[in-house]
Amino acid sequence: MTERTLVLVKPDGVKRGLVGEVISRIERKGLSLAAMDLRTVERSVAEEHYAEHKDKPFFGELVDFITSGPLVAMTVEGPRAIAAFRQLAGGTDPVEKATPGTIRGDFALEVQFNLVHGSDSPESAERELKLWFGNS
Ligand code: IDP
Repeated sequence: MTERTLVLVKPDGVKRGLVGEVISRIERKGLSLAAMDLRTVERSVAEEHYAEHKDKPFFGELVDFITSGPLVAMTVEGPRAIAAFRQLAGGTDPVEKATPGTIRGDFALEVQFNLVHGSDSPESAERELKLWFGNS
């Protein structure tokens, strides 16, 4: 069953020149891009995107970071695209959870600067794709 998921290369990934690396891994896995856009987001979009974390102590820092510079937003599609991209990304903590061979495991050190976002469920993907790309 083909799914769509929202992938972000966050501002740290863009600054470090890792956009091509992330796209390459997505494509080599067999997933494909259905939409892609370089943009700097408003705080309101970032706050809505991360609404589930609004009561966490790091929420302000997270919104500051995600709005700090351009990011790349993509609609990625393919069979089990949601889980497949989460596998490519690796766990949230790039040292404790992400294993070598994953994007975070290979290129990141700190949880705040873990390079990529991928929707974590079909419900999140639908909500996030609507927020970032309208009705794609
Ligand atoms: P995920 O991105 O792997 O789905 P979530 O738990 O949804 O992880 O957290 C969203 C984002 O919030 C993470 O990717 C990370 O950038 C940031 N984050 C998570 N925990 C912390 C923390 O303890 N301090 C700072 N930022 C955090």
